[in-house]
Amino acid sequence: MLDAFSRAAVAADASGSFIGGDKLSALKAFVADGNKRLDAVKSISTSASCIVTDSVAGMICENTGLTAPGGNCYTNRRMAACLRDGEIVLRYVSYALLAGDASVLQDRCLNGLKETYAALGVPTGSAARAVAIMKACAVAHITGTNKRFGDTANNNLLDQGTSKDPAGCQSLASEASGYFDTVVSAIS
Ligand SMILES: CCC1=C(C)/C(=C/C2=NC(=C\c3[nH]c(/C=C4\NC(=O)[C@H](C)[C@H]4CC)c(C)c3CCC(=O)O)/C(CCC(=O)O)=C2C)NC1=O
Repeated sequence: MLDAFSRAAVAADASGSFIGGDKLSALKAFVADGNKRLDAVKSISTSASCIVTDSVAGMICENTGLTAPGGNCYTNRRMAACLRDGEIVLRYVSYALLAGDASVLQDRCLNGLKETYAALGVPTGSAARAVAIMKACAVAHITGTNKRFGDTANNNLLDQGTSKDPAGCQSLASEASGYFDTVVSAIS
């Protein structure tokens, strides 16, 4: 498992070079934006159960066969497993966002997941749809536009006044989006 710093060290070591130039500037930016990053992680984690349930509910509304006999969310046990998987994915995306690196997500969550889903008959198109809705929810929380989703919890970055920098929120939102995309490509 790597973070932005260990990733730079490993890359530099591979070429026997010192860390300088662009690499160092990128790490400087990582440090300078540290509080914003922590706020972005918090904006996801404080709304995690809302994000997960909304996404799985949305996925099922679009495909009600999932909860009918023969569907992969049929029976409470499978429904619970699906919600739990959503929570696992969101949790590992939040770790990746904290670390500024996808390796924790890749190594501990996505490694072998496609094969597990194939073995259990979990429909990956539906799983990918739930992940896509989680991505939209998470981006809305990070950028402070979640009121459009009727959320009045007021726990987004801009409303709290913790970040007056929409552009900074935008780059963290794009980074988070990339981690959700990584999940979708790993299971597709
Ligand atoms: C640490 C990382 C980690 C991951 C990622 C993980 C995933 C994971 N999901 C599983 C099952 C499952 N996953 C789902 C998920 C879904 N079904 C659907 O129709 C939807 C598309 C989707 C929810 C979005 C379901 C229904 C099962 C149970 C399948 C079964 O037993 O028939 C299983 C099999 C064992 C079990 O049932 O607990 C694993 C290992 N476990 C882990 O420890």
